[in-house]
Amino acid sequence: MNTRFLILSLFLQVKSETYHGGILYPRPSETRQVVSLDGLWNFVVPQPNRPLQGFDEHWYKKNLKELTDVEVHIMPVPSSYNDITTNWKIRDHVGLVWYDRKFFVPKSWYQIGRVWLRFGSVSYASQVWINGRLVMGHEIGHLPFLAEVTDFLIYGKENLVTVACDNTLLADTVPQGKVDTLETGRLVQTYNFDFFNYAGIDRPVTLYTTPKNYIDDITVATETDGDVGFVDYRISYISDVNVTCRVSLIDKKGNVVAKSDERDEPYGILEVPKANFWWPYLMDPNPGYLYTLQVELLSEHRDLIDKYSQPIGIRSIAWTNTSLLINNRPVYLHGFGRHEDSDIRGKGLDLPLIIRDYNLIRWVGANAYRTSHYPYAEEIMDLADEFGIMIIDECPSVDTEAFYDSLLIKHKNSLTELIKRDKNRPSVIIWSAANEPRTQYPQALGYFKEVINHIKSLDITRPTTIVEAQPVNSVYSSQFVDIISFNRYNGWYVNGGNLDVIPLSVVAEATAWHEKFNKPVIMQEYGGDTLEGLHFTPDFIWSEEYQVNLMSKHFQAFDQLRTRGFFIGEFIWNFADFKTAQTFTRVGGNKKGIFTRSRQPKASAHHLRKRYWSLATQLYNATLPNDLYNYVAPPVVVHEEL
Ligand code: BDP
Repeated sequence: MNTRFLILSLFLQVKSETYHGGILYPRPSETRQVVSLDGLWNFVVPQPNRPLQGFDEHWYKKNLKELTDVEVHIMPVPSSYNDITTNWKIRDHVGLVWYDRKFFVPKSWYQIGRVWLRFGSVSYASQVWINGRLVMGHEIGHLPFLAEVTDFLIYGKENLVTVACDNTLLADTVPQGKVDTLETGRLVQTYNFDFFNYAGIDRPVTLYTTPKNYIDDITVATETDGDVGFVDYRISYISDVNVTCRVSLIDKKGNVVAKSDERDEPYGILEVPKANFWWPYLMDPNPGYLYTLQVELLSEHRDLIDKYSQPIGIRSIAWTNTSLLINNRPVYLHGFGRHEDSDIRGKGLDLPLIIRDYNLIRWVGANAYRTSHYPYAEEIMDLADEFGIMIIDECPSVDTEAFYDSLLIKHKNSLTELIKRDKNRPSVIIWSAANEPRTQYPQALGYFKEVINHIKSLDITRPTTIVEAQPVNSVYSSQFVDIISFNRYNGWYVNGGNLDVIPLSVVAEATAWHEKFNKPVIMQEYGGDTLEGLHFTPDFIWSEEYQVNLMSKHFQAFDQLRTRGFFIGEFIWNFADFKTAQTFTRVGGNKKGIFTRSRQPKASAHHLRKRYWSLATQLYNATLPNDLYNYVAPPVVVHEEL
C-alpha cells in the first residue's frame, strides 16, 4: 500500500468540513461551558500489512475496545503515543493509528446553542468521527482545529468520539519526510530534521458550548505613546439577529480602565491613560502585565448573548535595520532554542514539566526563546505571555529541501493557522517562517517571497525571520525578511575541537550578514553535545568543560558584536537534551542541552546563568540573584605600604 494514499484518502473526503473561522481558546464564561475530554482513551494500531484496516472495517462505527484481531491499548491523552508502550513497533509505526473514547453530554446542552469539539493538536494528520459520523479532518501537527458537533451528539446520553491519526511525512507535508520500504516490507519514516517524529493526540481535547449567535474571533493590536496605551480591536461574530459588541478592558485588580463607546461597534480603539505596559522579563519589576479584554455580544435590547474574555498585553514593537524595540526601548534577546520533548510523554502537554521549564528559564535569566521547530502548545504560550518571555514563533517548516507548489500551499496554511492562533499574544515578537531550509537553491527565491508576503498579509505588526544555515553569500531568501537569523556550530560541526577559532568566525559571519542585508542579526543556534558527568581538563569534545568553554568563546564574540550596534540576540542550542531519530551520531538523542532531559543543570547551565544575569544587570539594571556566586573567601584587602 502506497503511504501517499493514506494521507490523500483522509483529506480528499474532509476538506469542506474543516472550520475556517476563529480559533479562540475555549474559555468558560456566563454563556459558555467547557468540558475536558483528556484522560485514558483506547488505542489501536492496524495489522502491519493492512494500513487501511480501520477504514475497511469501519472502526469509526465500532468501539475499539471490542475489536478482536488487534491489540487494544490504553493511551493517555494528551501524550505522544510512541514511548508509552514497550513495543518498538508502536514507537516506530508509520501510518494510521486509531483512538476512541466515550463521553457524556448533559441533557441540559440540548438547544444550548452550539457544541464544539476542539483538538489542541494531533500530529500529524487526523480525521474525527462522532457516533460514527465524520465531523472533521486536519493536516499539520502542532496547531489546533475544531468543528461544530451540535447535530452529531446524543444529548443526555453517552457518545463516542473516534480519531484516526496519521504520522506519515512526505515530500509535500510540513515538515517534509520520506517513507521507505525495508526488505522485510516494513515501512520506515526518514526525515532530515533532528528531533523524534512523535505523534498522536498530544494536546488537550475539549468539548465546549457557545450560544447560537456567538463571538467567533477577536483581533487585537496595541500601541504605546508616552504612558498611554492604545488597544485596537476587531471582533468577528456569527449572528442572525442585530447585535452590538460591548468591549471593556479590565486591569489585574478588576477595574474597568477603558470601554467601547455607546455605539458598541465590533471594532474600535481603546485608550488607556497611565497604562501598565507589557514588559519582557528582567526589563521591568512587573514583567508580563496582562489586562482582560472582555467582549460581550448584546441583543437590540441589551441582553447578553455571548461573552468571551481575552487576555492581552499592551506593548509596541518596532524594528529598524539595526535594532528591535519593545515599548520604544531596544531589546537584546538572550535565550534558547527549545523543544517540546520529555521522557515517556514525548511531545505530550505536561503541566509539571512546563512549569519546571519556566522556573528554569527564569532562574537562568533568559528573556526569550524560539519555538523551534514548530508551534508550541497554547498552555505553554499563555505562560510566556504571563511571565514576559519573548517568543520567536516558528511554524512547522524545518529542513525543507525541495520546494513544490503543493508544499507552498500547506506552508502558507500553517502560517495562517499559527497567526490566527497567536496574533493576540504580547509575548510573540517575531514570526519565524522556517528553520534551515535549503535556501541556496534558486527555487527558494520565489517560494520564500510568497511565504513572507503571506505573513505580511496577515500581520504587519511583527517582524519576520527565516533561520538560515546556508552561508551568507548563497541564500536566496534573506532579502525578504526583517531580521536575519543564522545557525552555526563553530567548535562542533565546523572546527570541532578547535575552540580558539570561534570568536573570529562568529564575529566575521554575523558582520557579513549585516553588511550584505543591512538588517539586525540574531545568532539563533550554537552549541555542542555534552554528556552529563563527562569531565576533562583541559577540555575535550563532549565533556562538560568543553561545552562551558565553547560557550565562553561565543560570549566573547557576542560582546564584540554588541558594540557594533546591529547584533540583537544570542540563543544557545538547546535548552534541554531531547530525543531524535536513531542514528550513530546521537547517543540516546541530541545532548546539546544545558539542562538534561530530566531538567537538571549541566555545568553549562550555571555558566549561562552568570552571563544572562550579568547582561540583564548591564542592560536593564536587574538585581542579581544572591545565589549566583558561591562564597569562596573574604574579599582580598590590599594593605598600602606605610
Ligand atoms: C541545527 C538544527 C537543529 C539541530 C542542530 C544539531 O537547526 O534542529 O538539532 O542543528 O545538530 O542545524 O544539534
